[in-house]
Amino acid sequence: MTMKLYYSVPSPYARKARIVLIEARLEGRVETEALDPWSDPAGYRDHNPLGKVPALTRDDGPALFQSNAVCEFLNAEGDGQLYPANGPDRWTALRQLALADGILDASVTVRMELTFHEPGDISQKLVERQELSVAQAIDALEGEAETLDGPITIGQIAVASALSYRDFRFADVDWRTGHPKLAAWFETFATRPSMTATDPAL
Ligand SMILES: N[C@@H](CCC(=O)N[C@@H](CS)C(=O)NCC(=O)O)C(=O)O
Repeated sequence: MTMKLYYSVPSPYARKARIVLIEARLEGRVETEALDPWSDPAGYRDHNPLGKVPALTRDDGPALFQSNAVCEFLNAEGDGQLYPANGPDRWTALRQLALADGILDASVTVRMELTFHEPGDISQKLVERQELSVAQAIDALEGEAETLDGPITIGQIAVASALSYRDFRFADVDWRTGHPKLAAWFETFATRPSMTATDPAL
């Protein structure tokens, strides 16, 4: 099957899919193409009507989009080890994934607010509410940091992508202080080749 993953280098959602592609050993089987979704490249919305990255085209079916659908498909096409079978390990991974996606959604909302509005038009209430969600989700992950140990899962991939995005776009907001277990876990996880190969800051 011919497959192509569309991504943008800074996108933390697309990064989850790029990490899965590498961890599921699909390099060489899936083409990749970087683009800027905000420039609405010609024809891209034929693949993803929503105009966002990531999207995955394949020659035996319509394109898939939304990072979790793309990740699950890539995992199934590859080694298939990143989503534990039904049971406690799966629910742990999906909880981590939900916390991480929540951090991303809140962070990207803040970034959009700051990018698209003049300083006087920025809603501080909206920004503070999103940052509260980020802080609480990071607290929750610190409280259950030991669940991040063990074989790599989609939950770990998503958490690492979210924490790395905070470093990339919100470097002035220190998340490590007060979260030593999470920081230690991330320091090790960030050395994986799939992480360094997809790091927008490198
Ligand atoms: N929930 C989506 C979010 C994807 C997303 O928002 N991607 C951003 C880049 S970080 C994008 O392509 N934005 C372009 C736009 O919103 O038009 C997912 O998980 O794939």
